[in-house]
Amino acid sequence: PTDIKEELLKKYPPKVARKRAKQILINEATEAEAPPEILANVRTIPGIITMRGCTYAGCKGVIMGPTRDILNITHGPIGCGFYSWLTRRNQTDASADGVNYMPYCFSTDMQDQDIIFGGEKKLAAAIQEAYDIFHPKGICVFATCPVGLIGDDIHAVSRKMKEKFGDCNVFAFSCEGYKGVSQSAGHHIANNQVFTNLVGENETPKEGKYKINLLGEYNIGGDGFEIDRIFKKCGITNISTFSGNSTYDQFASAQHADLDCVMCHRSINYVADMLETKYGIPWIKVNFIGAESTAKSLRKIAEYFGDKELTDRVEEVIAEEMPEVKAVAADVRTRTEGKTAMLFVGGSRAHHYQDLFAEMGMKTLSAGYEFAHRDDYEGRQVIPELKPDADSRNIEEIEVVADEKLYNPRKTTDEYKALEDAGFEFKHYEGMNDQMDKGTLIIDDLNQYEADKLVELLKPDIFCAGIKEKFSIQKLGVPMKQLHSYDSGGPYAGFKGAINFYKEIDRLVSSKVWSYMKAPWQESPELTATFVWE
Ligand code: CFM
Ligand code: HCA
Repeated sequence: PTDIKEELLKKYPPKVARKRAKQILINEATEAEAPPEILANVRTIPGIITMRGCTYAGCKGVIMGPTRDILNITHGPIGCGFYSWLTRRNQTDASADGVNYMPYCFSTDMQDQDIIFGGEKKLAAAIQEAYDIFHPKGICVFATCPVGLIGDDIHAVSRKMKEKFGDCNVFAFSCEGYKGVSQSAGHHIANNQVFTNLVGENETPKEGKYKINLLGEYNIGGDGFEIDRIFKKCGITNISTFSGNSTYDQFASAQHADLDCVMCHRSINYVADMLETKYGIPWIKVNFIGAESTAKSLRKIAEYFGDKELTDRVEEVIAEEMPEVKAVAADVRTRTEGKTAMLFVGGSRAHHYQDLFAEMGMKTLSAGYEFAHRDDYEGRQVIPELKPDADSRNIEEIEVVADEKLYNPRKTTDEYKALEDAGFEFKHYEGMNDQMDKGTLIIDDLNQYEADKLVELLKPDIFCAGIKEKFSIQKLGVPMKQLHSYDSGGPYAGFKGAINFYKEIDRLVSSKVWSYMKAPWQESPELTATFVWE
């Protein structure tokens, strides 16, 4: 791995190489006394072709996008709205009331004159028009880069319209694309606003014996549907998912749950902490990617509630679901055992999907996040060490305090202590590095050059990333699986999802087609010419 790291850095000018060296880590696993630090959540060096997206994408596309009955208006030039229009494959089920604004793309479509004279009037008109046509429960407004530059006050416009309507919650997000170093800043901005303007609004208690919220699950390719199927089978009531297949009312009722289960730590840990501070709901980390992880997460939820009825039911469900999963795994393993993978995805999947690969007997050679923070790599214990910089200070930290009426510890101090003494971990995420083999390469904010180079040097059997990487990797003769959009597949979560994933990866890594692939000009250059200089 040292050679590979040197090889990746060789091409860079010394200053760039020094910075990238801190973002490329040779994993020491847990035995090391002080596990090595990784540099993360810092600006990409200009000129480098990063895999990252922008703050607006993280706020509008990722966190708020999957909610079907909030009408999302992008205040900006049309491209920002267009490119965040259903590309993420977040699914929804609107059969209950038929309200679904997700197939629409709402934008103020800013023009030169709005940039010069200001776009607030146009925004107010757009909000009015949306209200008149749809009468939604909520309208959210998202700032794009020019909005911050010209200084439109989207919050004042939203407040004014909310007062005017009286029956529609209108609020805005200052999530200009440049606001942070990546999508990650957009998550934080979305978490703050949704918590401030929406969570807690519905005071009517929700029915259910074991009530949870599922935080950080976005129903990509129907993952959330599969997880909800399993919850239902176990008798667990999911009050609200942040934000896959969610509705306005779900967010508004989140305070009624008794446990928060955090799936994608990176995008939503802020909400988990705020729900705990304000309402006394504790949180645990879960993972429903991988059949074993799904079983483990269900058992953890059951252990928290500490009720025999639930514990027994969870065991029954696992016993019912596992045989089929195990049978498919055993079959594919005859072909996938020992094969290798690389995963470079967002801020949680590069970790979670390693469990699925492990179930197929496949090894992860190298992995990394696009925009995660050090805690997602090294574990939450490093959070006190994280030093705020100019970019992180740019994102508002909101102050949340215990609600005088609604704060309610879900268990007694003794009950919490008993669980913790038995090894139950609250509020903890151990990060990705811990789980990866010694000597594997962990790379933050991988770029186009390094992706190509890694594949050339290590020739993995499969490379997982996003649409920007898809075709350049395939041209190198290596199968590529998108772990953002799942290409057109999924679900991959839960038990049924695991089966889908095994079968699909088996097809990809067992196919011979990749070994036949050579670009036509490598085989026989058709055009040859001699340039003659007079
Ligand atoms: Fe969380 Fe996500 Fe991800 Fe993410 Fe994303 Fe996504 Fe992702 Mo694309 S919230 S961090 S900002 S799991 S959109 S559903 S696939 S990069 S790894
Ligand atoms: C985003 C969304 C994205 C992009 C995926 C990709 C997604 O970051 O804005 O690059 O293929 O999952 O849709 O992460």
